[in-house]
Amino acid sequence: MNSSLPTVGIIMGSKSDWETMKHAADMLDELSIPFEAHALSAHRNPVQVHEFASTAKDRGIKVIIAAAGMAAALPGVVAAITPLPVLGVPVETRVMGGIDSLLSMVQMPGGIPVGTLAIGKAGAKNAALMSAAIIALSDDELAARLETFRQTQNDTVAELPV
Ligand code: RP5
Repeated sequence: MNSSLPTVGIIMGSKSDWETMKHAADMLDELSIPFEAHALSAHRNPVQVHEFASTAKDRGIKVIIAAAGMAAALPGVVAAITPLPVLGVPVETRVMGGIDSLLSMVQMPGGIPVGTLAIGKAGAKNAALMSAAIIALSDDELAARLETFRQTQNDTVAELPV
C-alpha cells in the first residue's frame, strides 16, 4: 500500500469481503493511489460506519468504494452521510450469486446516488479504475498513469499464454 495520505476509502461489510476487495486494492496499488481499507457493517457496526462516512472528506478522501453482500445497505448508507462519490461493489453470495447484493445496492431512491459496479472481482477492479478516473480529473500525474495502464491493456489484450 502507498504510504501517502489516502485519497480512496475502501469499506466493506465483512472481513469475508476482502477476497473480493483485494482486487480493488491491487488495482489502486498498481496505479500508486493511496487508500485505506476497513471492514465495517451497516448493520453490525452502524456507529462506526457513521463515523467513517462523516469524517472521510475532511480526512482527504476523494472517493469511497463500498462493498457488501446479501442485504447490501452499506454503500447507500455511506452515500447518505457523505458528499463524496460512492462506488458500490456487490459481493457474490452463496445463495443468490450476488444478485441479492446487486439489486439491494443498485436500486437507490432518487436523491442519493451510488455508482454500482459489476458483481465480484470485475466490479472491485473497475471500482478502483473508476476512482482513478474521478481523481485524475484534477491530478495530471495520475491521469498519465491511467492512460499508460489503458494503453498497455490495449496492447496486450490479444496475447495468448502460449
Ligand atoms: C454482508 O454480509 C457482508 O458484506 C458480507 O458480504 C455478508 C456476509 O458476512 P459474514 O457473515 O461473512 O461476516 O454484511
